[in-house]
Order: sequence, then C-alpha cells, then structure tokens
Amino acid sequence: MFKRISAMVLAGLTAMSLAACGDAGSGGSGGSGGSGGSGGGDAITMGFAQVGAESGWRTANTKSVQDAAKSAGVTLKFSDAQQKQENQIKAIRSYIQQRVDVIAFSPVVESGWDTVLKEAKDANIPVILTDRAVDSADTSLYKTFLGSDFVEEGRKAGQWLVEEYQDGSETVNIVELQGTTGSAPANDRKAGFQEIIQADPKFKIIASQTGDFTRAKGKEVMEAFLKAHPDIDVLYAHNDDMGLGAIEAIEGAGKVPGQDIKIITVDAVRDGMQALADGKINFIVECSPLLGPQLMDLAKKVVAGQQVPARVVTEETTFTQEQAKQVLSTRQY
Ligand code: GYE
Repeated sequence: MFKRISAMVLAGLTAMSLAACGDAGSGGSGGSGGSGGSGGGDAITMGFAQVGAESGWRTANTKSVQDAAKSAGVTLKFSDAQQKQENQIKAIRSYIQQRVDVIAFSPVVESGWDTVLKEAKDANIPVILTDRAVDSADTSLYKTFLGSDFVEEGRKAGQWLVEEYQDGSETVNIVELQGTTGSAPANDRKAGFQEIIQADPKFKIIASQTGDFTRAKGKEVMEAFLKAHPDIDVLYAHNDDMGLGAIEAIEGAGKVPGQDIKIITVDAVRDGMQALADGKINFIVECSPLLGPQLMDLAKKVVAGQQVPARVVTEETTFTQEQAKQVLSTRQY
C-alpha cells in the first residue's frame, strides 16, 4: 500500500517533469520562463544547508545533492552545520541575504524553525525540506518535503522482530540506540517500532539512549548498555553507523554480534550491508540518501512558480542477510 502510494507520487512527478520540459505542457497553467528573478530555463542558485557529516548516509546524501546540482545546471551554495541548529539557521539567513533563488535544507531537529522560515517567505525565497521534516504548524512556510517515511521504517524494523520471535514466549530484552535527539528520524523510527512491538508484552525495551547517529557515540553508549545489562537479546539502532559502532562494543565484551545479540539497523549504506552479509547485523531497513535528482527537479519547478506535491515520499525496501549478499556488489553508496 505504502509502496503503491509512493510509486504513484513518483509517477506523477515524472509526468510533471516531462510536461515541464517541453513548453506548454498538457494541463499546465502555461507560461514557461517568466521575467521575475532567474526562473524558467536559466540557471538557478540553490542554498543548501546540510545537517553535517555524521554518517555514511549523510556523505552519500551530500554527494547525491552535489552531483545532481552539477548535472541539472544548478549553482549550489553548500554549508555543513555540524549537527547544530544554530549553524543551520545562520546558513539559511546568509542564503536569504545573498538572495538565492531557492533554499533547501535538511533540518537537524524538528522544532524551532518558524522565525527563519518566515524570514525566507518574507524575502520571497521558496524553501524545500529534504530528508527531515519540521513541526511548524504553518505549512505555507515551505513548498514541499522530499524524503522517507521514518515511521514506516520503524514499523518495518518492528515487524521483522515480531516475526523473528513469533514462536517464543520468553521475554525479549531490547536496547535502542536513538538518532539525534529531537530529529524527525529519531522521533519517528522510535514511534513506528514501538507501535508494532507493543502489541506483544514479551518485547521489552530495557534501555534507550541517543547515539547521535555516529559510530563513535554508538560504540560508547553500547558499552554502557552492556555493562548495565548482561541480558540483552536485541539491539535496534536508528542507523547503520551506530550499529557498526555497537558491534565493536559487543565484540569487545566477548559476545558475538548477530548471534548473542541480534541487530536491526536503518539506512543500508555499504558498510552496513557488508556487516549484514557477514552475519553481524540481522536485518536492515533501507533509507535512501539519493535525493539529489528529485530535489533539483522540484527546485526548478518551484522557482518557475509551478505546483509541486506537498509531500514526496522516497521508495525503499528492506534487506535480510541473504539479500545483502546478493546486492552488495552493486550497492552505490
Ligand atoms: O538515517 C542517518 C543520518 O536523516 C535519514 O540521518 C537521515 C538520517 C540517517 O545521520 O544515518
């Protein structure tokens, strides 16, 4: 169902982009180009405020955005906020001052954006959210949100767990490594997972803490979990990198990752997929970082004053150990 809906949205988008390429597309409201600003076929300038470089996912996402800008002829002004909201706000303000044609950003946390988004709106600069959402009540502050359904990702993680333990009645002790506190993927991956596992009381989350989406923090927090809880059955990490850090901690404690402690992660970046194929991770929910081409497509339309869907959901799958072995050699990131 979810897949079908996102496929429909994507199909719609593709149709719209085709219509936008030829002048006077079928049902379009007409008027390509336009004289205000640098719309139409002219090169546009995008200010992109990235979260940071915290994970393999983020590195792949940055590359996707930079490569796509180049091939779409979009001039990209890029900044790295080092996972700090104040840095992102500064970057957005500087893009407003520079009067870029469009601002895109991946908000590090969900709340606290209204003021700066209003500033962009008042300056008539359209904003596109990519990857992560904001919780602003006023949705007119941005044109569209392109990215994954993180709640659904959490559900998929929970569903695997429920199937894996369907035959047992003993308690399953789970520890959770959360993403960056207050970020949409941390909030939603937690909620989706919880929604599924709470149906059966044998699943118990005995510890849950942030590992900030990094390997180093994932390792550190897992070491503390292992000291405090000798009886961990399952680790649910909100991304591969934290899971990979935790694997080091588990091995350091003399346990076998994937066997003594089952591991579920999200992302499916190459290092994660390698660990899955090697049997150290048990299941990965995919989250695609390759948002660049769709982002450029949306940006061109927004700058040209065309209608875009309010939400564009990325298509994603899941991987077992066997599936990881099959696709590993062709993995792009
Ligand atoms: O899962 C994680 C990254 O926002 C979807 O951020 C993104 C998340 C991704 O640091 O690895």
